[in-house]
Amino acid sequence: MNTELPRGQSVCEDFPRFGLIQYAHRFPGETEHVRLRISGDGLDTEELDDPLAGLPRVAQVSDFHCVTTWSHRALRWSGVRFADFYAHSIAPRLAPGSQVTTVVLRGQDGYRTTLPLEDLLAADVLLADSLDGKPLCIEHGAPLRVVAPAHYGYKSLKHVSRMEFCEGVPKVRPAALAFMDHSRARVEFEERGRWLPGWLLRHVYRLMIRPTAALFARAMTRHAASSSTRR
Ligand SMILES: Nc1nc2c(c(=O)[nH]1)N[C@H]1C(S)=C(S)[C@@H](COP(=O)(O)O)O[C@H]1N2
Ligand SMILES: [Mo]
Repeated sequence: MNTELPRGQSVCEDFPRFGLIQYAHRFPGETEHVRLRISGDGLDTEELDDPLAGLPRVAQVSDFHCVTTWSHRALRWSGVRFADFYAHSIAPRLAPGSQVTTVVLRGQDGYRTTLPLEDLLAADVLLADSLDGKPLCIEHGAPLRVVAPAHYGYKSLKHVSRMEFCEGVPKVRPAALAFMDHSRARVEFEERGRWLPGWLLRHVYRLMIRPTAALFARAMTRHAASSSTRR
């Protein structure tokens, strides 16, 4: 595997549970069974039960790049290619003539992001339900997450529960502050955020790694303790 990391990134040996601090204490209600609500322009709203069933499975090894500059190398995911899911489950349901350009992804924890459909159709974008040969754990997105290695981690949405297929660019309130939310967030072009250059954001974001990872770990410990006493 290529040993060079993208600009501004450094190797992180851990793969921390991570995200925007306001989501640290939010957890999915359902971690085993996948249910996905689809809706959009030219698409009836529908609840798909076990949406990966019957689709070709793929395994993939890819690096994960968080916008705050940590990268974890060679993660072993498996699941279904987004492109296969789209071709099988979305395209045939669309009204004739619909021109989907943007997909809104929403997680059970209320987190949300958007990506151009074209980016999601790339061959390395997965709907992953497994990491390291095991079912996806809560830390990393159970029961289903997006894995989009060419984009910063904030586009790899965990605990996916809803997808909206839109014509044009929908008005979605960003989960983060607006300046942090790039419409594509491609790692190769260091599209860390909107308006401000990537190299500038790097320095600010780097300071957030330790406290954020610590907060997410503490929240996970507390959640695990409270769910085991409830059982
Ligand atoms: N649902 C949801 N997805 C999310 C986030 C989140 O807080 N909630 N955080 C994003 C960010 S900023 C990163 S870096 C990755 C972290 O993935 P990990 O927790 O598996 O390391 O998840 C992304 N997807
Ligand atoms: Mo991130």
